[in-house]
Amino acid sequence: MIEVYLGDITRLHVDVIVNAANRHLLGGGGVDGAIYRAAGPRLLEACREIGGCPVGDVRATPAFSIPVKRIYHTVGPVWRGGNLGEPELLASCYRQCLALARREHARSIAFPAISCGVYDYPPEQAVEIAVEQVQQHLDRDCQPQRVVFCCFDEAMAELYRQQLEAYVRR
Ligand code: AR6
Repeated sequence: MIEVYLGDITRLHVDVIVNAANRHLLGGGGVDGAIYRAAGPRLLEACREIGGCPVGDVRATPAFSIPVKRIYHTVGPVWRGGNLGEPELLASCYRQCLALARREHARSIAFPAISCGVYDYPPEQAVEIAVEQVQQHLDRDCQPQRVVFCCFDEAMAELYRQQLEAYVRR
């Protein structure tokens, strides 16, 4: 089951929320900042111990003061025109998160629009990749059963809805 949710990812009732982090895993703005604020200072300590994460990969921490089980910190690519492996790296973020969710027996996971803020990825292209990766995962695997695309504005939510419809019609 795939859902589109409009609002703050830290308010969702799911097993896992995904953070659009940077390679240092030491916090930042956007969704990363919101997650650090909501989780409390122990999140920074946990991330410091991990020591960073390559682009396209994921690292997991507890969620501390956020009432979900886990936070998956994934690092999306910075958009530099699209010929530097950005699509493959963004797809990898979704694949790695979904594979980890499966290994950890998570039933539900919520993704923000990875790379679509500060990292400047064109939203239409990013949403196409996000929907394709999630659909492909759900076509062959039933865990996690519930995937939420969490959007911070209505325009982004509409892009997800359109892309989900387009995928179903293919
Ligand atoms: N809940 C859900 N979505 C949100 C929230 C929120 N609370 N806040 C923002 N968004 P961005 P990136 C949306 O910039 O492009 C950070 O500084 C936002 O509207 O958070 O991957 C990191 O430390 C946008 O659609 O992530 C990195 O340095 C989407 O989340 C860098 O930014 C992603 O925007 C990562 O940049």
